Amino acid sequence: MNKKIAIIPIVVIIVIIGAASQMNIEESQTEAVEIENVEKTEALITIPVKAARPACGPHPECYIPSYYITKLDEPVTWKNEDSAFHSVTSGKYESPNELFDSGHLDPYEIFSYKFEEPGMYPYYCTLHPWMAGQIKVER
Ligand SMILES: [Cu+2]
Repeated sequence: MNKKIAIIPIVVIIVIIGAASQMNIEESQTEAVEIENVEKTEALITIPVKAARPACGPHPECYIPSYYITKLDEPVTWKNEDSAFHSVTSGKYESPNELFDSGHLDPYEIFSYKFEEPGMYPYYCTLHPWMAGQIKVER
């Protein structure tokens, strides 16, 4: 009798430990999935707050980062985090080209473009001549 009474609590403890460790595994799997989703939707290049001011207000760059290296067939994504309109337009302010143009991006709007040839691609904002960036596309 005494042996049976002693065994039952041990079995109960083992079952509880087993259930707790399974819960931990499930929690960590859920976290990993959430992190992947964030990375997929996150913009690679941001237009910072107050980019509409000359020299982009407090920021050293008007597109962060203003120089970005990507690979062929990997889309580049920009996000306007400012409260003003901006654009992501290929070429330079004095000499635009027709490769891509986001049009006026609303606050928090995203624009993506997939480059199909390796090379250097300057771009700028049609509304603010001081805003300029460059994409290097590698194979
Ligand atoms: Cu702008």
